[in-house]
Amino acid sequence: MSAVHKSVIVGTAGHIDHGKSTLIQALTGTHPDRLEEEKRRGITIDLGFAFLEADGMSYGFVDVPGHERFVKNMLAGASGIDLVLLVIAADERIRPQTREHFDICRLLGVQRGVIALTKCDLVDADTRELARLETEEFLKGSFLAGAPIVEVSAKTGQGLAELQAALRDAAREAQAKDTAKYFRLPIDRSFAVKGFGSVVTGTLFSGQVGIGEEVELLPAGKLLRVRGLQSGGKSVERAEAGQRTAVNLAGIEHTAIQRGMVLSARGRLRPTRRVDVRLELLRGAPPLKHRQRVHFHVGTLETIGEIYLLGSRELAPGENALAQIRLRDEAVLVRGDRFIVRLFSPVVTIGGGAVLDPQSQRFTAKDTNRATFLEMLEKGTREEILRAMAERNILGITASEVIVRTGWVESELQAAIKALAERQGIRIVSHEPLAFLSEQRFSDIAKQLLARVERFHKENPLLPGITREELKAGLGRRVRPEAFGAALQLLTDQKKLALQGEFVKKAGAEITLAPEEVRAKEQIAQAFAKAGLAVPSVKEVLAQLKIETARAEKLLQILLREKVLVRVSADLIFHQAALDSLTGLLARYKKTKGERIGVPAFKELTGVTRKYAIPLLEHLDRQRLTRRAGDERVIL
Ligand SMILES: Nc1nc2c(ncn2[C@@H]2O[C@H](COP(=O)(O)OP(=O)(O)O)[C@@H](O)[C@H]2O)c(=O)[nH]1
Ligand SMILES: [Mg+2]
Repeated sequence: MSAVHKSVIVGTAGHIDHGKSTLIQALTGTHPDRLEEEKRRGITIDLGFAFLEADGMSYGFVDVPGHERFVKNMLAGASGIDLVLLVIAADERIRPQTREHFDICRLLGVQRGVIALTKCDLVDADTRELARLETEEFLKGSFLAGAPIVEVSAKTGQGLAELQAALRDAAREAQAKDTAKYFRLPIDRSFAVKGFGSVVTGTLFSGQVGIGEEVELLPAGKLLRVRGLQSGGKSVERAEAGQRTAVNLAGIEHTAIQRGMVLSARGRLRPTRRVDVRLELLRGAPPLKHRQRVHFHVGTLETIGEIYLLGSRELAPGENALAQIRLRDEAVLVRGDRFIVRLFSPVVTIGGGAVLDPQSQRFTAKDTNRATFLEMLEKGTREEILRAMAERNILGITASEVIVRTGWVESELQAAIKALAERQGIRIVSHEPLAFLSEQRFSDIAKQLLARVERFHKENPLLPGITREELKAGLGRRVRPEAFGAALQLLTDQKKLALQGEFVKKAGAEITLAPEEVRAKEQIAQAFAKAGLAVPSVKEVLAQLKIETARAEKLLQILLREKVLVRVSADLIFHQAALDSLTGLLARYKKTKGERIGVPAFKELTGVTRKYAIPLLEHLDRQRLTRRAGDERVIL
């Protein structure tokens, strides 16, 4: 046996009784039917599995039921296959599930396959030739056109070596699943193994997993530890994309896990109930109506979906359209995943397609360029998609959000973000977490900020600038703090704005007072200085000035900001010099009379009335010059 350098999943397809399961046994030595009922009735009901290592390949076979009643089980196995082994009995030729399984493989995007004409021992040469011709005709123009058609008999062993060689050639050409992407394993079985606990199995879609690692069970959102692993039927330390894998999980009952759930790398996938897709309707299907309900299959999940056609009321057979599908249950999927839709009655496959946006928003009438966006998701380069996402999210978008929606790995995403930022398509506004906005949106925010500051200066010539808080609040909730911070940073770097403590002002802006304002300001300061602790009311002081009240109030604000005056309570303002002398008085009192002072003694010491004494004492408390102790104060 040679060393394995490629793992591929081969799925059977074809009508019931055409010899799929028998052929898998002939190829691998394992009969894939597992269930008691399957053995008793001689038909495949659920998925069966078998393994083969040959020619440097590791094959994981997924054998599917051919009966029309069990197509839903077939679908759980068919998603994730790299090669299809299409089985057509030479004596019966193309039958309904030959067609349906073939359609499903095509819609799932299976690229390659091999056709086995089985039961060749039962027919003569003419019938074999007829079967071959019919098969070629059937496959014309499809992904299997030109694929090898191998005549076999599981009974006599005829053609088995040739079939294996054809599988090997197809496997060599098949695109390997990506082991560098995030770990993802849609679960097709969950059971308990005595002495081990819960085991789940599935086709490892992408990435890798190792014993001891933590994985997330979705949509449950439960973190679980991997206790053991098997791939290709053998115990391993690590399993990779492209392998049939069994995972022994710690900390959960097997009954809590069902087919349709997914094991994944922590935090990389998010369950969804709304997906935007490209939907194709099969030629033989009836027209599909807007808001029609269908069976929806993706990965190993089956649920119900309601189809919202984008911009039309009906989809004609053989046509495709952009659509949104709203799901009854949460699905775990990524961009590019293939899905299948089936009719309610009769339950037949009518179409399928690819997921474009797994985390879609509701369709709204205002959203006029949604189709363009979805087409971009479908065909665009990574940078084009990033730019389009940024343009649709005026709040900005984080790297982890992009990952959830695209499945891109962090390194390739970061490279694309950096490249796009350098070409000024987007603006990075935060590095931890990595978040960005479209350049257009960002420069709009910067422009808005600049305009707001300029308007503030015009409306408030006597104030040094607008506070950061007020500036930010003016932008509303449609600007995140990181975007505000980055825009402000840019404007100060560009020397358009300047920061002064809590204030943001235009660079170079200074308050310039008119001569009469300079005089008035002086008068205000003097009025308070002269009054000492027996301060006048603010109104009185302002009324005596020769300028109008609004301007006078601004001057008062300036004096307060310059700390010439101090606001002690809502309507009491003192000169700083008066407060300084009060501190002196208290210090002397402490030395001569002790550290405690009551309100009467305070009034006597300062010569002020109770109306002033209480606010002053409270001010001193706040300044930690005194501390309240019952009715008295302790001088600190
Ligand atoms: N004579 C003959 N019988 C076959 C061959 N392959 C399968 N069969 C028989 O056909 C029946 C159906 O086979 P099975 O593998 O269960 O078909 P499946 O439903 O496609 O999985 C069984 O009775 C098999 O023994 C073959 O190559 N020659
Ligand atoms: Mg079978």
